[in-house]
Amino acid sequence: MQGPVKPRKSPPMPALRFILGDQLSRQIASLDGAEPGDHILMVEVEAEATYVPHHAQKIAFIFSAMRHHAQALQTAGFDVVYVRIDDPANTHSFSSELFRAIARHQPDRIIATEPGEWRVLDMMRHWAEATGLPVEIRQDDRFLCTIGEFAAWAGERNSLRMEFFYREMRRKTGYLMHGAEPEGGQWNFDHDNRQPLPGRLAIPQRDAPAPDPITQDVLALVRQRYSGHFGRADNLAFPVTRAGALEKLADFIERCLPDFGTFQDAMRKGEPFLFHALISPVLNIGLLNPREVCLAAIGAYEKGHAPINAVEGFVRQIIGWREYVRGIYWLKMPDYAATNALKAKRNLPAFYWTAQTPMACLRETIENTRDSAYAHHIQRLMITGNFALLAEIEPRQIEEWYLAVYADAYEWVELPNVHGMVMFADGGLLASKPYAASGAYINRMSDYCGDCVYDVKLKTGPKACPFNYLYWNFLAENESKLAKNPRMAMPYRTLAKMTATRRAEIAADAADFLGRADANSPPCADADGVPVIKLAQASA
Ligand code: FAD
Ligand code: DLZ
Ligand code: SF4
Repeated sequence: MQGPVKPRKSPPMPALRFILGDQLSRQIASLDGAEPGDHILMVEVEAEATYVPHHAQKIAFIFSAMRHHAQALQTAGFDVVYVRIDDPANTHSFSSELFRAIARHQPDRIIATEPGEWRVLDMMRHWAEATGLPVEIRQDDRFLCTIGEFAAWAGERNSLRMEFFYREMRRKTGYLMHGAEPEGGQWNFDHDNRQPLPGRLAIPQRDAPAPDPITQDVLALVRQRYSGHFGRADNLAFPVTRAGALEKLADFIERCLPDFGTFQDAMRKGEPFLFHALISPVLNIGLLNPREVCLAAIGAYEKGHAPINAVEGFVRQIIGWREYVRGIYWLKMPDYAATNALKAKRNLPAFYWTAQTPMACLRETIENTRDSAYAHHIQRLMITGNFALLAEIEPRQIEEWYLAVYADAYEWVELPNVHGMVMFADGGLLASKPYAASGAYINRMSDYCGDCVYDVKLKTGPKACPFNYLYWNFLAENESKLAKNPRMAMPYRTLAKMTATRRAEIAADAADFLGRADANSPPCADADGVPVIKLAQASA
C-alpha cells in the first residue's frame, strides 16, 4: 500500500479507521482506500492488557510493535491517532476510546477489520447503535480461507478433520502441487518426521533482537505497570517490526527449515526453540503474511535447500492447521467455549504460574514459557497440555492460562488448540481422540526424564512418574465416554486386562498426587469469572 491516495475533487467526510494490536499490516483491509483526512485509530488499553493476565513480554511485544507500526504509518503519510497506555485521558477500552476519538475527530463512518476474538466482534457489533455512525467491518484477507469459505467447506460434513481441509487448501493455493497431484506423490510426509533428537546434534542458536529505544521504553513501562504479571519484561524474544520479522523468517529458512520436519516433535533440556520457526507472534499480529511464509519455504525446497518432509510439514502447519483452527473457532463460537465433554473440573495447579514442581518436563516447559512467552508445539501439546488433560483441569482455567502466557495467543488460535486438541472438551470435533500419553512418550521424545526426581519406568508408588498413573487413571475415569472410540481400543484393552488391585493402586496414587496439587491451586478466576491477575507468580 502506498499511503493515502490523491484527494478527489469533492473529498468525502473523513473515516475513522480502527487498527487493533494484532492488525499491524500495511495491507490490512481497514486501510484499503484510505483518503487524506481519514484518521487511523490505535489504542493501548488496560482492558486488553488485563482481560487475562497476559505475560509481561506479550504486553511489551504488542505495545512496542503497535508503536513501531504507528510510526511507519505516519512516515507513509497516514494521520494516526495513537493513545498510549499512560495517557491520563485514556479511558482504557476499545469502545470507550472509539467514542472519545469520534468526539474529537467527527468522522462520518467507522471502518474496522474482523477481529481475532469473538468478544471483540461482539463489542464491534454494538458500535453502530452506540455511535449513530455506519460501521463497516471488513473481511480479514490476511487469511487464505475466509470464515464463509470455511463454513461452506464444513457444510453438512459429519467429519471436520484437518487433513481433508488441508488438501482443499493445497488445491486452492497450488502450493506444492503438480496440477492435481501433490508434490512428491503424497499429501503428508509425517511418517518421515517425529524423530527424537540424536544426542550430539547441534541446535542453531537463536538471538533475541536488541531492543531499540521504543522497545526499551515499553519494557520499562511494562515492568512498572504490570509487575504482578507472569514473566519479566527484561527483553523480547521476537522482532517488533516488519523488517525484523522478515529477517527472522529468512534465518529460519536458512538454518532451521531443513531439519524442521524430522525433529518437529522432539524436546531437549535447555533448548527452547530447536528447529521451530518462532514466527507465530509476528505472523499473528500481521508483521508477516502466511502466503509469503509458505512461498519462502517452497522456494527453499525448489532450490534443493530443504527436503519435502520439512517443507510439506511446515506448509501444512500454516495453510492447514492455522487456517483450520480459525475456521473451527468462527464456525462454532460462542457456544464452542462453553462445552466440557469430559466434565473436567479441577483447578489449575499453582505451579503453572510458578514453575515450582519436581516434574522436570513440566518445570522446563513452564520455565521456557516464563522466560520468553514461547514454548514449542510439542511442549504445549504433550507436556502442559497432556498434564491438564490427564489431571482433568477445568477447560476454562487452562484456556485462560494459554491465552495469557504465549506471545502468539489470541482466542481464534488458542481456543481450538486447547479446548479441542488438548482438552477434548468439544467431544472430538477437532481431534479424533484425546492426545493422552504416559511418561514413556515424553521419555522417547526428550531428555527431560534423566534429571527428574521421578522414575519414568515406574508405574505406581511414590517414585513413579506421575504421567504414568495419571494416564491410566484418566482412561479409567473416562471409560464411559471414551472406550467406544475405535482409536482408543488398544489402551482400553490393556486397561481391561489390569487386575482390580492394579487399578486400585493407580487410583490411589492419582488421588494422592492430585490432592497435593489441589492443596496448592488457587482458582484463576473469581466466582464471577473475572480473572485473578496477581496469582502466585513468584519464581521469575
Ligand atoms: P512452528 O512449529 O515453527 O510452526 C510454524 C507455524 O505453523 C507456526 O508459527 C504457526 O503459525 C503454525 N502452526 C503450527 N501448529 C499450529 C496449530 N496447531 N494451530 C495454529 N497454527 C499452527 N499457536 C498460536 O499461534 N497461538 C496460540 O495461542 C497457540 N496455542 C496453542 C496451544 C496448544 C495447547 C497447542 C498444542 C498449540 C498451540 N498453538 C498456538 C500452535 C503452535 O504450538 C504454535 O503456533 C507454535 O508453537 C508457534 O511456534 P513457531 O512459530 O515456532 O511454530
Ligand atoms: C493482546 C493485546 C494487548 C495486550 N493489548 C492491546 C492493546 O492495548 N491494544 C490493542 O489494540 N490490542 C491489544 N492486544 C490485542 C487485542 O487483544 C486483539 O486485537 C484482540 O484480542 C482481537 O484479536
Ligand atoms: Fe516428566 Fe515423568 Fe519424565 Fe519426570 S519422569 S520428566 S514427570 S515424564
